[in-house]
Amino acid sequence: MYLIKKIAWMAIGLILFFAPVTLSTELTPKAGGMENTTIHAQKHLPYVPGRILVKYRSAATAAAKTDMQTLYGLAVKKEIPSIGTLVFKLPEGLDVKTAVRQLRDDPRVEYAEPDYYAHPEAIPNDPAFSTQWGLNNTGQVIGGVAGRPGADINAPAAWDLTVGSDSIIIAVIDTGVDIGHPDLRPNLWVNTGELAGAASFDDWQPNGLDDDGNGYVDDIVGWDFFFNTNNPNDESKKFGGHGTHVAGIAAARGNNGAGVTGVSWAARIMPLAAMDYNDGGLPISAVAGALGYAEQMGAHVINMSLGLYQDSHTLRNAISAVQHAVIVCAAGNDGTDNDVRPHYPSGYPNANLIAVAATDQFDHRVWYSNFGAASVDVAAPGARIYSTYSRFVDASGYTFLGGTSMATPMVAGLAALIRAGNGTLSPVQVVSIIKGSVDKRPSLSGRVSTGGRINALQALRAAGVGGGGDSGGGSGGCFIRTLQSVH
Ligand SMILES: [Ca+2]
Ligand SMILES: [Ca+2]
Ligand SMILES: [Ca+2]
Repeated sequence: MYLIKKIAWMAIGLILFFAPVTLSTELTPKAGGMENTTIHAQKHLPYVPGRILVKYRSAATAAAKTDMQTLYGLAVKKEIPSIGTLVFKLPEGLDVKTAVRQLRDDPRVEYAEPDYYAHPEAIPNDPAFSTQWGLNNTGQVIGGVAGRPGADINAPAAWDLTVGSDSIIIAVIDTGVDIGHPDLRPNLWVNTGELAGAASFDDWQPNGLDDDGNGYVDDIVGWDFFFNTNNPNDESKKFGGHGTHVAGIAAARGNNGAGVTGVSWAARIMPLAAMDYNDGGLPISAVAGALGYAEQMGAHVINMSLGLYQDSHTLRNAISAVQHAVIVCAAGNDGTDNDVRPHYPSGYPNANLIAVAATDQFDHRVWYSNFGAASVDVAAPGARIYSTYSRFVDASGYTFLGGTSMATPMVAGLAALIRAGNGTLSPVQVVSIIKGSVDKRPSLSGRVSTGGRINALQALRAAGVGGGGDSGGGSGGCFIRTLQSVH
């Protein structure tokens, strides 16, 4: 589950186009990908070595904080401003467990904890035939299996009501996004407050200034919260690809004659990279920083196709600090009951958060999908899902993947459609509408709280989105519903 490996690339005629990978040269390179650490331990540590997360009690004075940092030899590595939590670098000879144990007993400290890794929730999948059955299941053969017609989210009918709007922002907290991908670039979020006179991102040059005063210098198209750079590209050959796949499921450009379409054709993708290139995991400190940025910069939906089994004050607080976005979380891929073995962030009880299990072409829960009658809300297609892929990893730019990671952006895309179609709804109302409009299925009964798989058409109707054609509320585009064949 940790590794997202590219599997055989079998289908003839699957190559939709080939484009050279071009890293926008204005963005800060992430070359090397190493932090200032000499630790090269085995892969998939439970937490980042050599650092801890600490929040002081509000009563702690500046002098008391300085004393404590001197006593333990702590150096501030960075701050997560949205929740007032500090990332400390530990001195040589002080290990994470010892530091946490000692600091938890310190009266100045509200909490101290390791910087746990979350992991992407995708698993490899065998491609054979290219088609997006999750959006429209006609019984087509995928991976040698003919599905059940109608076991899909009913997207084509939903697109009669709205195909989305470019005023809606979907933040993708993940490995990054291949921002130059032709099927994503048209929908890439651009921070207009950093344009500094440039007409568009194409003409933009960095000026070394934080033009919009949001605390991030030259954050023109998002941020990398692990490397602390303005380059959120999904460019790790070893661990990359996942975020680009997720972004495409939610919001690849629709009706552009290329590749695939997202559930939402026109929402803006805000890439927020959070992956440690040493490990392939996503440190909670980086994920929490990304959550704060998404909220600060007005994201309407946050996609979190990641998770871990460790509760964390930092992650819990960062989730709770998000008030304006729908947070969509993967339930996990161990085939286990999250009511028994809690999984995070999917298991947090926030009313603007929705936890997603994965179904297959037959509307059955996929064997590897976690479930939970209380702790998982809905299911969505998450097996043999075809989407955009990082060209840094595979030059073709598309692949199949499966996992609750893939089911999650189906729901994120739907949340974006709902928010495009009805701007008066709160995030909590959007979650409630998605949960209340599922197609109930026997295999999901007692497995997810709603007992069903999402239905985009029913959700849009329940949200009061009506009329034909584009009701995108600001998209200004005149989309037709014709889709490009991908095979
Ligand atoms: Ca800025
Ligand atoms: Ca700037
Ligand atoms: Ca497309």
